Amino acid sequence: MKKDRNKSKKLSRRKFISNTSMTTLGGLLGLNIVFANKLPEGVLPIGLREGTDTVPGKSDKLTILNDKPWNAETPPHLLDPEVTPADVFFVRNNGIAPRDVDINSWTLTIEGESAKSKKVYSLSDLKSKFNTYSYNLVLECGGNGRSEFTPGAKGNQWSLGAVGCCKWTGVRLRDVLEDAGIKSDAVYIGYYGADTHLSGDSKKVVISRGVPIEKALEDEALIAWKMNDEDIPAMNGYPLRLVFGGWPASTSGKWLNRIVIRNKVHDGPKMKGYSYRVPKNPVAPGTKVAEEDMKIIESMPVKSLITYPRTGAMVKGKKEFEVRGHAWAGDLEVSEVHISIDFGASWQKCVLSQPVNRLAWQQFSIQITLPQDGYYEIWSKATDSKGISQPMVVPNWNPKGYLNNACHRIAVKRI
Ligand SMILES: Nc1nc2c(c(=O)[nH]1)N[C@H]1C(S)=C(S)[C@@H](COP(=O)(O)O)O[C@H]1N2
Ligand SMILES: [Mo]
Repeated sequence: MKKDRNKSKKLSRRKFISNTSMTTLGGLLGLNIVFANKLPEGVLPIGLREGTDTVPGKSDKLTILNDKPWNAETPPHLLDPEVTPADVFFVRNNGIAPRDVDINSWTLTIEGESAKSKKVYSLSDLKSKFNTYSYNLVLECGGNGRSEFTPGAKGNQWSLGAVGCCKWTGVRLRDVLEDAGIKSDAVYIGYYGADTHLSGDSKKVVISRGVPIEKALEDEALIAWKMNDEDIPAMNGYPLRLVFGGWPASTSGKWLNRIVIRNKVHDGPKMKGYSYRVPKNPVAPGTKVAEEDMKIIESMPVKSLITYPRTGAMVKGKKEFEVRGHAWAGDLEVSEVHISIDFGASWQKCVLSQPVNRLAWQQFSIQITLPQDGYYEIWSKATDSKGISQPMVVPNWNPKGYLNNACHRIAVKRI
């Protein structure tokens, strides 16, 4: 239904444009189209196609997948810096972000059947009562790479850019949970946020996921209010969010206002059924899998991304040039990254940096030359500390298209 609605919106926009004079179009662009009378009929200025929609508060260079709710990913070359700039960090909203956030009245409640007490904290309570920590943490949507699965899965057709690694600052979730008191039967935490359901029904929860108590208690699990030393952008969870590096980013609750400590696996919306779950055992593409044969995604698989050069780059002659990017491996470290310029027939080992902290992505680089003029692909393949490597082709098909960690491929032409 939603798709159709979007389609009809686009169609009507196109029709509107065809019925509008070029002078008016120039008005939309904010510029006079000098040779408007030479533009063949039916051809639209590309200036109107691109950059007309921008996610509020974000760069217009993001690739928009949906505007209700906002979902946008980062083109890989914009992920080149070691710390992802906040304005290009991807946006994955399941509902409508809260508006007019009042930070003075914002509270975070800790409760639940395995909490010893119910506690309510203002933002200034959090900032003054607990120590503050900063970590660079990789957040990747569980559905990143979904667009490559066949048969395809419904949902946002993420390609490569639903991932980023920012510097997050806040308090340790552990310190806050311990302040409320954790009963010995605690096994899970769940989050709630202030976004509203697409239906507009204020009683409906958009998404409420969580993590096992062990993940919640680790040093790097943060309740954050800063991203790259600034307020978190509105679409990424301002004024407060959870950040769990290395796990599906769906566990990192945005616009955070409540955490429950559970004595069972949290059962909020998008914890059950097929959401953020994959078959316990690999299945053939297209297989119908029973719900009880699905398991919750935990640590994300090893993966790499070439951020320089950008795909489609042209290289002059035998000149040496740098190939570089990032690699990450969920809860694990990356131990090696290799690249191939011959479709995986042979591999060259890259220089690989140590992570600045646990759960941060690592930088790889290598100087290469291409043997003769023509078309090449550069493939990157990371290996984690347990010796598991990225597959060269799309791995383990699953009903909702999660966890595609195939090698990254870029096209390069030597001229
Ligand atoms: N409250 C709330 N938290 C949320 C979501 C949401 O829709 N609402 N989306 C989740 C999903 S599926 C992902 S991948 C990440 C995306 O974080 P980002 O938008 O900052 O990139 O937020 C998670 N936290
Ligand atoms: Mo996600």
